[in-house]
Amino acid sequence: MPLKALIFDVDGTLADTERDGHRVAFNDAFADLGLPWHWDEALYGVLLRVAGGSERLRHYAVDHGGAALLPAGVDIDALIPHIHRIKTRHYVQRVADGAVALRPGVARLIDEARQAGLRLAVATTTTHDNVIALLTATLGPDAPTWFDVMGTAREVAAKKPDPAVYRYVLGELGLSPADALALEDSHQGLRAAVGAGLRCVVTPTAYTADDDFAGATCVMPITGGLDRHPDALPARGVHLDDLRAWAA
Ligand code: XBP
Ligand code: MG
Repeated sequence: MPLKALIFDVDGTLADTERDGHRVAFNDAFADLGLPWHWDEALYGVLLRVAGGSERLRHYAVDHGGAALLPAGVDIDALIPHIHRIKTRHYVQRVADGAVALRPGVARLIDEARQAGLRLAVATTTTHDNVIALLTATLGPDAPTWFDVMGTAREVAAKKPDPAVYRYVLGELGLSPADALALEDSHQGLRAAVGAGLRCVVTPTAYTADDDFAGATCVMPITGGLDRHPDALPARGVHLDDLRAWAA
């Protein structure tokens, strides 16, 4: 069956957004609110096992002692959405200011897919505004229109590894899983894609390098991302033909 669509995860896959984007934006929001919270790079790597910013905040508050650091009587249920709104503002601003670049090979692969008439979609747990900010800052103001469907936290409440966002995207595209290929960076993302019946190419980041990628169609080397084909010598990038071959 010919490949008809590529479905991209955003955080970690299109760009390495977590360490210098989301993490810093969370810390900026904590500072704005005078909270005694700070997420260093190592702690953030642990917290990343929970997808979704609001879910991650709750996980930190409840399971990592965050709530115990707050003054007595603070309403966590009200605080989390408040922090998250401020964090989103910081994140969007950081991305607009150029704090995050696309990973190697991403822009080229998107261009190849568009030239070949493949459909593009996004399947992410992140906030819709974050996706628009990233695409616009890195690929230009028209880039969001290149994607036929965007499944984000606005469209789907259940976060990865729940396959709901991939099911939503496939439904909106009007395609079956065999028509498309997912690109992901993490164990949770891979589980979500595979759970929806998709084949999935994984391009890990430093944060996800040790994840379990059993069930992936192909796993890229960390350094070089989509600019390093895992089997090709001499080294070359991953091209649309490679994705077609892996999807076949
Ligand atoms: C990405 C995430 C996101 C971001 C934060 O997961 O977990 O939650 O870290 O974004 P994936 P929000 O790449 O698997 O979709 O704060 O907007 O939720
Ligand atoms: Mg990801």
